Amino acid sequence: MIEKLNAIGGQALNDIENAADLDRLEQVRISILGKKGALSEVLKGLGGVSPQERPVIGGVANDWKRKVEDSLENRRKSLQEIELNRKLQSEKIDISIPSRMPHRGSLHVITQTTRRIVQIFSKIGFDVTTGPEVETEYLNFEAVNIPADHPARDMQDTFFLGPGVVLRTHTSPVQMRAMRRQKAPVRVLCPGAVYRADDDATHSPMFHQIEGLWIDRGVKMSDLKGTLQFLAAELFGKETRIRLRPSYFPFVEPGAEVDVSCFQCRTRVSDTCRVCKGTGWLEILGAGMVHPRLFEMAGYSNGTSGSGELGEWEGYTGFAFGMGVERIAMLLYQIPDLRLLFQGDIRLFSQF
Ligand code: FA5
Repeated sequence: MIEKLNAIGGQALNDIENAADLDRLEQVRISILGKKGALSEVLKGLGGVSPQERPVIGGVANDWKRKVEDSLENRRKSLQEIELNRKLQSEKIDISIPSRMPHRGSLHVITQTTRRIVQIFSKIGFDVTTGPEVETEYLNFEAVNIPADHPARDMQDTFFLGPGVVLRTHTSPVQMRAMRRQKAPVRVLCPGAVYRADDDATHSPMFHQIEGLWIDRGVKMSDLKGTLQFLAAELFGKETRIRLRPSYFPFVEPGAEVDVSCFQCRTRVSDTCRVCKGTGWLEILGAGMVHPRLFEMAGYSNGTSGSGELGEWEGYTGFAFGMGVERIAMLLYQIPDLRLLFQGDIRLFSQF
């Protein structure tokens, strides 16, 4: 029996030494010291041994048990150390390697342009107000004096969402909302998305406008001119001039289209100027004096008609203007095709 114990013990020490990892070591431990392990099996047989031999064999068995346990413990420690070193080696971080720069996003050119224009007008006391993109046909058209037979109300220009409901085709309904909500004086800027059934290099089905409205006692056409001259100088440079050409918009009278002098060739008219194509001027917006009909539609009384909830409009006048943000952004950043703005190509946007 002692020989058997010596053989088991010797083999055990050998197996422990050769265990390549902690899992294997645990298997070896179970095979020797486990309930059904080799050493335990021998000890179970002690019952059949004579009382004189029993303490001797018991002593040898206990010696082996201790040796095996010590050896297991030593091997476990060294395997743990090997494992730790392997892990440290594989997870080594070289902190001297330059890091990969994260891609920096930027605001969309339209957002940047809108914010720039809002900032310019905030310097002269304009507040920002917004209105819904899904608008009533009434506020989009009737209330701003666009009659039922006006071409703009054609299905080909306007997206109708249902009877009497449209995607607003311009930001002018927001000026009407502002006039209805707030008694004069009113000085607001209304930026937002608008929709028209248009699609080419300079027209998009969804685009952005900024509407401006100033109503107060004695507001004159010269105030409109001064305000737009301020905008042009802030946006395109101090030397920029503006010119007003008579035009027609149903919600203003008189109405004008407003051009700025070409910031590229400074109206030194040359056929080679790519920006103004040799004309020296760039059209940027529509504007005019608020039509008297809009005061009535908003709820002012003119003495003979109108509900008059907002009081007499006698003495009050105002101007309004509306510009296309894409057009201004294209001019500012010399973007040749409006559709580029909506294709989401970050090579374009990362330039701004
Ligand atoms: C209007 O929409 C008027 N509501 C502006 C106005 C307000 C005039 C107040 C007077 C007083 P118009 O349809 O011209 O006007 O559009 C204004 C600008 O929007 C244009 O100058 C142009 O820059 C831009 N625009 C018009 N259609 C498109 C389109 N499909 N895509 C991109 N920009 C467009």
